[in-house]
Amino acid sequence: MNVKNNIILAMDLMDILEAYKVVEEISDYIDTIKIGYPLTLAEGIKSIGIFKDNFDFNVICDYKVADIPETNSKIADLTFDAGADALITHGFVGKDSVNACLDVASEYGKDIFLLTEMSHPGAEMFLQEVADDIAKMGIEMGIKNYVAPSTRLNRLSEIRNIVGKDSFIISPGVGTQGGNPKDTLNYADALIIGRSIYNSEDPRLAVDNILNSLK
Ligand code: OMP
Repeated sequence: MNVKNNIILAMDLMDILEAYKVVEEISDYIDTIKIGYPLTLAEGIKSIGIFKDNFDFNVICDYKVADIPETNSKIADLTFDAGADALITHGFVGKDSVNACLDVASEYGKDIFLLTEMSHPGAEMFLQEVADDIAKMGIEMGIKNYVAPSTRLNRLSEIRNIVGKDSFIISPGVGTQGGNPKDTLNYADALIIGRSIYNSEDPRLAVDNILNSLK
């Protein structure tokens, strides 16, 4: 996936009109948006189509899919049928569950992103221990796209080592959670950024500042 300016907007506002307004202001800076449960549960799965039809964005659906294979297939089918370009899938549930998402994605000619270690402090409790194995499983399964944290650069770098330079890593935790954009791009291909942009009084200036900090 090509991501303009290496920035993916995490749109977690829960009102589609507010979300639309923010996106409109920065639509020449970005071409990829990530939506998750906040916007989808508030406004419906039609939110995907709104960003595809009006802005022609890549839409990554962050549903952190983590169920048995049969249920994962249903979630993936509904998501891709609604127009998503990619779906974020948890890895800790194991190969069969991830495979279910991968199979549906390939039927649609679309992608999944495999979530390895998460960015929040609680990820150190359970997930960190298995994150390298999740990344290794992804490589064995032929998965090309990964999510790994900008809040722990040593872990991001380790996950990059495991998945190799040809994999595509997107990294959340930049800005509000403490991650630094420039340092993160030493290991990741694109940054996932939410609140530092959409909660800013001037989202355009916020993106400008981030872009300047990358120079
Ligand atoms: P901000 O912290 O507001 O920039 O948003 C980060 C976005 O990335 C939110 O949509 C989170 O749900 C998401 N995210 C994480 O913050 N940490 C992770 O480990 C994984 C994700 C994700 O899968 O996108």
